[in-house]
Amino acid sequence: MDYYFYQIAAYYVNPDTDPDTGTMTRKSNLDLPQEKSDNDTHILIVDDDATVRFLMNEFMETVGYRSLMAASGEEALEKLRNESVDVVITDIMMPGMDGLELTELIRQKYNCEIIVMTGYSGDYSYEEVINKGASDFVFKPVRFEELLLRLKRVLRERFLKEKLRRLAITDDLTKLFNARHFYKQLKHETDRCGRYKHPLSLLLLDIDHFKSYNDTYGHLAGNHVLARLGETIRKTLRKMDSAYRYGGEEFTIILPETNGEEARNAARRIADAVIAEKFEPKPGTTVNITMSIGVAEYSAGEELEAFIKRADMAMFASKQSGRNRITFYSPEDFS
Ligand code: GH3
Ligand code: MG
Ligand code: MG
Repeated sequence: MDYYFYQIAAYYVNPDTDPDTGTMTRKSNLDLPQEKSDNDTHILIVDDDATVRFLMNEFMETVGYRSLMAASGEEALEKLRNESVDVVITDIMMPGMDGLELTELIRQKYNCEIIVMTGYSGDYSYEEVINKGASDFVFKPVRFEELLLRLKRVLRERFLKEKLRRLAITDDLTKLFNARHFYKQLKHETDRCGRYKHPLSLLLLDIDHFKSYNDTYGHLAGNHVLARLGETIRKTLRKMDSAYRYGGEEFTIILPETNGEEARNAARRIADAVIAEKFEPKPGTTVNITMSIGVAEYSAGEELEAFIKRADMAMFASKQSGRNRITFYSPEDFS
């Protein structure tokens, strides 16, 4: 325990002081990750030893992270239910739920990283801890300098993982979600809908005469339209809605908790926002873009394909009746 006091005392004198030698370390060693600002990174410290807990907490706050504390695995889970946490640093030997059990439970339920602390004489091996899903492992008594380096590496990897995950579900041109993610989300929403009996609606939008825009002004000008419409759509949506690039110049929007009537209003809002955008594919030429939209409300128990098909047929009807239109099809229209 003396070791902890010694270390934290050194940091209290100056956070840039090496805890072992007392000499000044390079400032960059204590710099926080670029990706998330310091007061945006949340660390949860779990240890039954109050002294360790408070010293670790002080240290985390001193170097700039947001820090939370829990005295047991059970309390840690309670904290995780209510707070968003990036990294949990947990002791392994604790009365009640131990750190390994906690690691396993966190892995099943929460998206956060875990660093496990253990004594040299601990009963657990590195392999055991990592196999349970921990991102890293430190020995007690903890050297703060080492912990900080490990923490930064874990945060960096977390950021890169998240970036890769986002890239895999995002359409590069429009910055909307891609079609693969659409099917996954729609399945998720229809399942939810079945469970909670909440309404759910789907919009399918297709740009009118886009081939002729491309043919007249070129493919790059067409790409510019797609990118800007992606932004326009994103801005028009409510927080719980999600928009996808379904195909080349087709988009879908999932509207949870939304009935057909409200979905038609949402479609109207989007159509108005799209037509208000002025494109200038060449100097002096201003062009407005329109879309044909199909609207469908989910009917309990309906197959995913049938639901999408209904929105697609409604969109097609909008095309057939002259384009720049909104058509709503209820399940009754097909019974
Ligand atoms: P309609 O009103 O019936 O929808 O007519 P349309 O011309 O929009 O429909 P059509 O399906 O005949 O043509 C779609 C066009 O969309 C043709 C294709 O070149 C263009 N397109 C699809 N993906 C992209 C893309 O990524 N970039 C560009 N610039 N154009 C694309
Ligand atoms: Mg099309
Ligand atoms: Mg089209």
